[in-house]
Amino acid sequence: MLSIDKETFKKDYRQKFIEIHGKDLDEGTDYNKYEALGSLVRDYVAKMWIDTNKKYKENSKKQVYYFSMEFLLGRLLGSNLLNLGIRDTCKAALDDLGIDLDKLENLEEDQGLGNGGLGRLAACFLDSMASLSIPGHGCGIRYKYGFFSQKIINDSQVEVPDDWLKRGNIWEIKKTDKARVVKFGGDVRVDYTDGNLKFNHTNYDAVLAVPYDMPIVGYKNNVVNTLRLWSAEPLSNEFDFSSFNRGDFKKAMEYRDSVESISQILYPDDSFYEGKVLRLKQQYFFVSAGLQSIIHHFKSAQGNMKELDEKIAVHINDTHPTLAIPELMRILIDEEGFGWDTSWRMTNNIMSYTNHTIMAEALEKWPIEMFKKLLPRIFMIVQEIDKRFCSELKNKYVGQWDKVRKMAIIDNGYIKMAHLAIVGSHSVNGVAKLHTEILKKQEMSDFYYCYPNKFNNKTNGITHRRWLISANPKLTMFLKEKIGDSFITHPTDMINFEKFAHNIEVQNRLRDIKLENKRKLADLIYKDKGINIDISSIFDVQIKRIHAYKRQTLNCLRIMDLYNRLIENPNLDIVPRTFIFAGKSAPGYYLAKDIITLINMVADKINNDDRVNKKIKVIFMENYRVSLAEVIIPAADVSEQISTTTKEASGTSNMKFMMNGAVTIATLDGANVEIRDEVGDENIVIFGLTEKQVLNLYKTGGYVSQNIINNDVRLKKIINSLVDGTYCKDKNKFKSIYENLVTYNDEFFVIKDFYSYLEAQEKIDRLYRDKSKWQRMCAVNIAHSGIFSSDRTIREYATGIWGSKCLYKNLE
Ligand code: 26V
Repeated sequence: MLSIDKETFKKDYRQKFIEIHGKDLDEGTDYNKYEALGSLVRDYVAKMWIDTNKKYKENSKKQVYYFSMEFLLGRLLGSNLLNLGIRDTCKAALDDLGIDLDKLENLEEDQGLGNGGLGRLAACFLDSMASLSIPGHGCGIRYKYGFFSQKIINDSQVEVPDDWLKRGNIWEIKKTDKARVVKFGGDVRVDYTDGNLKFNHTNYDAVLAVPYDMPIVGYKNNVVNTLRLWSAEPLSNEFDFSSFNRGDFKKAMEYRDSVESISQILYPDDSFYEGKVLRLKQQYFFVSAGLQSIIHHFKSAQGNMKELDEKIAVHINDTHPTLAIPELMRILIDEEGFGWDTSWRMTNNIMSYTNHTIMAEALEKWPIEMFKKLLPRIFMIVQEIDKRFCSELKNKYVGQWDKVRKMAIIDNGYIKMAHLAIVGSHSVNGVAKLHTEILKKQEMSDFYYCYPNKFNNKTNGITHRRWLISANPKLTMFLKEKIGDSFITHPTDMINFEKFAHNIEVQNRLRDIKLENKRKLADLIYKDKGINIDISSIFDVQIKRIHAYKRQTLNCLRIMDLYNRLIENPNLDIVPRTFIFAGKSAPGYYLAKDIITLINMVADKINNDDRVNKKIKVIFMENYRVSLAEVIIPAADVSEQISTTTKEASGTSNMKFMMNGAVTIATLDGANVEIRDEVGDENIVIFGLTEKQVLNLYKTGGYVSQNIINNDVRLKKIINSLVDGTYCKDKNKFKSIYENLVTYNDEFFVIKDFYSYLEAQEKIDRLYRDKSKWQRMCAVNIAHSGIFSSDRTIREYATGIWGSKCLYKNLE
């Protein structure tokens, strides 16, 4: 562990400041000070990084590579200081120099290279791998523009490019010497020489993949792993850019633009698959560069290629990196000279795949023509995999052509990436118990029947280092005071806090800590929106991507109902509440955008109506991102996890809220089920249709939302207010939402679950009024949250899927 005293730190910092800015500290701007601090921290990390790599080489441990199109890291200064174990020293040293560390941390741009749950999970996993000293590295794309920044203008979402690199990125190191060439398009000629087939790829477009490495610092263990992000650059010998006068300048520029576009943007959709050729390019680009560099590294460390599958594991985060399977086959066969069977065995041993959604519209399938044209050799390999797989199926299911077709990788003009991922991996996992069961019983039942041993569950987790220790220092201090600090490295030790749940003093302290966190959030809301909120009201929070299945609409309809009731009866006895929302919609997902507008317009109406605004307020916070979540979550009283049962694969914010002492109101969906099992029915508020009921309704079609609405005055009034001008003069504004619920029969059972949700919310009110009971529930939630640390999840991946070992500790 890095050991540094305050005085040395001050000296190092001053020196670093002068070195990089060429002026004295007191002449510098805050941003200058941030840069100097980042740069100093990077220096501290550098030596550990080199040592870690040396150790990995000496120990020849299995290396894990986590391939993902998304890594949603957020800010890194705070977490790096924490993990190095020097945050307190640094804070004290900067205090002496009259510099506020928090202020500098807030200057860092969020690294927002992800859409939501899947990308943030990848970031939590990197933190856990390094902290458990597992040789595990990330591989992805260095998007020039991250997930768009959201502005709310006239109550609606407007997307602004996220130019996160405009002031540089102190955490990355460009490794030009480790660049690789990735080939697109062209022709493949098959030669038959010396009894062997040889595949000759010609006339391709070459793209240079340049890696940028970022250190991933483990918690106080001297381990620094690597996140390698690839950027696309033109190959300098492809075109002579100085040949202005030879007429090929325009062509050269076009070539450059088309190459650079590959790593230009992160696709901001996470729910609807679109067959965009650029996205296919992105996928092959980073997968090919990543595998080439892994194999190059392996060979240059004198690795024996025959043992490759004992020395590396590659994890595929959703289907997006599935081309790793045929690409590894290509390398093993075409470049390393292995036969098909050996290559297939090794590839299968190396690859493992996680599924993150059962939403059919998000499943990737590429049109054959597009695929073949862009990746001719990879297409041949996929065809061969499919041919062999189908012939295995034909032997197994004699005469059952439908079954074989249904399971095929290539069918009906498309390549189905989930099928390729399952067939090519030795492990397929879901992300919560319920989700894995649904995969086995429904979505992937045919594959489960064929390969029962491949399927397994790995319930998601979150890094408690970021989401508790760093985001909620006051709660962390208090926990240390009561139960010691073993939970920092063994998060399940938080269970020792449970014995204090009944203690009145502890309950009061928990309430005070929550109030301080609420005050901080209230200040931010006032600063951003000029709205004063009451910190003694219940902070009721729903923050996540905006999507019909996540049912922000259900929450909003309930607020509209409460508004109606308060207008009818101003003396209605409710606990004051502040409803807080945040989240982005995919730019082309019009229904979700309308939901954002609705929430904002309902907020305008309620917040400006003096008849109700002492009791309820509605806040939509702009531009949801990791650093905003870090302020909102510690301040929440109520965590809204209200997706239609079966639709949310796991959810991870549910775990973050629980760890910060919020009470969850939830459907029995995703990991909510496991949270309920942990804390018991008395410490969570459950409502809504069960899995069985939902699946049954979908199967039998026995649901007509209109019948419920027409027979219910209260519901009718709320639904009509969507289109009668109550919230927006333009009566057509929310027609899409209205039609979705009424005309198109409410696919996600918002109406069906409405009263059950209202009852649950009334229960929340009753529980909250009993202050002691409420705090007891919060304490129990905190105490039971340790199991949801991503350290537990990563241990399970390491032992159950990757077969990898730690450098320093046992994985028991
Ligand atoms: C899907 C797609 C579909 C095609 C267009 C681009 C794109 C980009 C990302 C995705 C991933 C969506 C899947 C996802 O994020 N799933 C979430 O994963 C979380 C971590 O496992 C889990 O907690 C959430 O329940 C699940 O919705």
